[in-house]
Amino acid sequence: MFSDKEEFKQAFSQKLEAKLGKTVETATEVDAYRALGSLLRERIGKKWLETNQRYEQEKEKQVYYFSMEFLIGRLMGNNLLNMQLVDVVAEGLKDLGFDLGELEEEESDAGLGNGGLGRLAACFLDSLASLGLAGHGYGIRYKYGMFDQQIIDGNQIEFPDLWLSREFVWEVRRPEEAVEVRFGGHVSSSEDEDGNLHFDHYDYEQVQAVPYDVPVVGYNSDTVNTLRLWSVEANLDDTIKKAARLNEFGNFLGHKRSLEAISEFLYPDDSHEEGKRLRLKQEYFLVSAGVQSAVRAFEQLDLPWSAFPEKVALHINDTHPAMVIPELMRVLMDEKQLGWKEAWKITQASVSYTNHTTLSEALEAWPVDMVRQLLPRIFMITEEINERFCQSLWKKYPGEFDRIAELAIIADGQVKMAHLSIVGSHSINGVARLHTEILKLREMKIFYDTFPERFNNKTNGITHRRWLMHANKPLAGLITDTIGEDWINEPAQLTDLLAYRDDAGVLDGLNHIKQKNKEKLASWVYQTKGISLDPQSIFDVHIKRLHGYKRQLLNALHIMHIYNKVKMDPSLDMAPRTFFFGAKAAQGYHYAKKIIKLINTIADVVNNDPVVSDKLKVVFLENYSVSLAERIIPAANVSEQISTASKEASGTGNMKLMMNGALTLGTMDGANVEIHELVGDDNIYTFGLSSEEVLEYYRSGGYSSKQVYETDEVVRLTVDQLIHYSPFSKGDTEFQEIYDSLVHHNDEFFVLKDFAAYAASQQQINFDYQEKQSWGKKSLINIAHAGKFSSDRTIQEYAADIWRIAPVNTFK
Ligand code: 26W
Repeated sequence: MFSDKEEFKQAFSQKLEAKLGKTVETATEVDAYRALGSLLRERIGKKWLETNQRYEQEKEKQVYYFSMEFLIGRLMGNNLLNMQLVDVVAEGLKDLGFDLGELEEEESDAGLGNGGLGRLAACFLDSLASLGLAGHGYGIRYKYGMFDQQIIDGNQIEFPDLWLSREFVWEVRRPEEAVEVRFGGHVSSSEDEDGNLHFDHYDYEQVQAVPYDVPVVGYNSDTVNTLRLWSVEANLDDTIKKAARLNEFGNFLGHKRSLEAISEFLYPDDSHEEGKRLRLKQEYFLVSAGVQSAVRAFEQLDLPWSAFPEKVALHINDTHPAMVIPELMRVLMDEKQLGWKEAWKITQASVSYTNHTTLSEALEAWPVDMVRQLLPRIFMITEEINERFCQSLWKKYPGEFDRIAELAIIADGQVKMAHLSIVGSHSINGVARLHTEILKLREMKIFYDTFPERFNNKTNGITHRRWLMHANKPLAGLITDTIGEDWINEPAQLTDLLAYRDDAGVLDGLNHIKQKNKEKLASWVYQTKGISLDPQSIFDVHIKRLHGYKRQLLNALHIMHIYNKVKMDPSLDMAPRTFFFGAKAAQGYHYAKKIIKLINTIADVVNNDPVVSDKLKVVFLENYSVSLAERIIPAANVSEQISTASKEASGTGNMKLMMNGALTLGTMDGANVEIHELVGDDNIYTFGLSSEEVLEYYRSGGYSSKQVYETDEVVRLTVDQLIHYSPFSKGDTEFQEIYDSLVHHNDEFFVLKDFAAYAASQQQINFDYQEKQSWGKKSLINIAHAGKFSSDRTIQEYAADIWRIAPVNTFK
């Protein structure tokens, strides 16, 4: 790429001049960022082209990962890392008077996702390219990504995310690859002379789906895959003709705007299905554009349709793109003239589906009338799928009306997207072992009993390149110095670190790096928020979306409890602690927003009380995002993973924090169970109800939060502070709703029930942390076992078991 820094400097200066008409002397940091970005994008181009040519020549099977979300964050640092150019570029820039770190800060986060599901998609792309696998992302190029959160008077206020206002240097618009997507209209059928049915779709509205391709650079792999983000453009010709026909020129612009709303913004909710028409439009827009584009690529191979599943895998990231199933049927039947049976066989063999949640309020079900009106042909096909499926069930379970009604895709006036996804695919997976078991034995039991062979587990992972090598370079360096560099390509080899669990030199090195990372975070917090922190204190980190089941409230109540303890006994023996929170609440999720307000209120009280403030600090970091996570995670000592057992499908923040040497304080939920299994009791703090106990309580209704409130004095005193006159409530009714949820509405998420066990674990951490050497050992053991949670392992499992693809020969 660049053989040395001199070559880089020359190319960079030329780029500044040619692209921006600037010299090194006149360029601002933004200029330098843009020039560097487009220089790298161009240099990636050759390998990108070669990768695509290779895929075509070898007729390599292609995986298309359909996802409404790709939470990629910034790309500069990651691309430099994967191209192995970090040092050359950093040194070259330094000679020219620029700091690479500062240029990286100029990049906006591509926040095209809500949380776990979107970030997982981004980690998967990195692993696919790094492993030399032919896997690409299909998503939407939202004009506004995840909202920008500001905290004003302790409350979350949402601002639009203007990420495209600064050029997104990595993308390439490809109008020649655009496809048309149709909405609305009517469908008529007619029979030809051979008795075949044909469907004619008319009076529809048509938009252009224009792809913007982003290269996905593999680490040291010669493979550059594609993240294809679709953007809507009104078909001007069509729009004008329609306006002319209806004599509605006055509203031409309004109409154009309403069409263009489709790719305008990301729905900022990761747990409530809203049933909004625009969201359904977005989903079909992605699905139709993606399917047409994948089919077009397959046709270039000049193979019979029966070969489609051998050459194409269509993966759906949760049910949001489930209409891939009827859309592929539509294309194969209406456009390629295949019969139902053949089209169905191809569809089922090509599509696979991942479930990411068992929360019932998140399960998508679209009103029949809405689907019929907006997507008439897709609705017809879905009805037919349902019809045939129910008939087959009837043969299998004659007379079992109830079972068949429960399994049906269309029922009670709704189209159930999870049912469609299961029926139309050959593989269904959960995202951690416990989650998959819950799917099989509870949530999807009835489907599992019918199609046991389709269900499998793929425990999530994270890319160790971004989350360790990029975010925590000093730690990656220490690991390489200790065990050599093989772990980079084989992260499972991190277990070699176990041989150093008692090596004072390595443990000192590890503690030293953590300390430096904490100082760096503390100084950033001081500069940006003016709060001064003690880098010697335990950095206790709770970062994830704000949701009742994730129980930020449990953490907050516990902080109130420690505050009370210190106030009663200011000389209390405790390791000083800094609690960090980062969390966005869905815009309409009132309860979650109150919890944000509560955390900020606690922060205000604690940080400004001289009696406690050298022992306790609370920091709510606003606008939690990928780039903020990269700042916080390397500095964490304690990783809060305290969801109500059974509710967190997997979690991936738990893996990032573990890989950076934090110890998990967690319930036996999601992937915490697998972390516990690897590191053993001594190196994790588990507490609280098990998933079986929680599910049993839900079933039996046997839990009474009032009883806990009445019998546990600590709980009662703390909870009362929410509404009685206290430093936190100041006597107003701000937190009445939270109080009521705990005491009067039976505490849906078992916060009170788990409080005592949580406090005991926190107390244990308090003791253990003071033993620096043994804490370092626990930390090292966590890092050593984190290799299992590299998304490379996860992707290898998807590749082998679901997609049936293998790495292509590299061509160095
Ligand atoms: C329709 C509204 C909506 C949008 C997104 C409902 C549900 C979702 C996602 C399925 C929520 C999500 O992000 N789930 C998370 O997925 C992660 C990756 O698998 C898991 O690690 C988290 O445990 C899970 O909550």
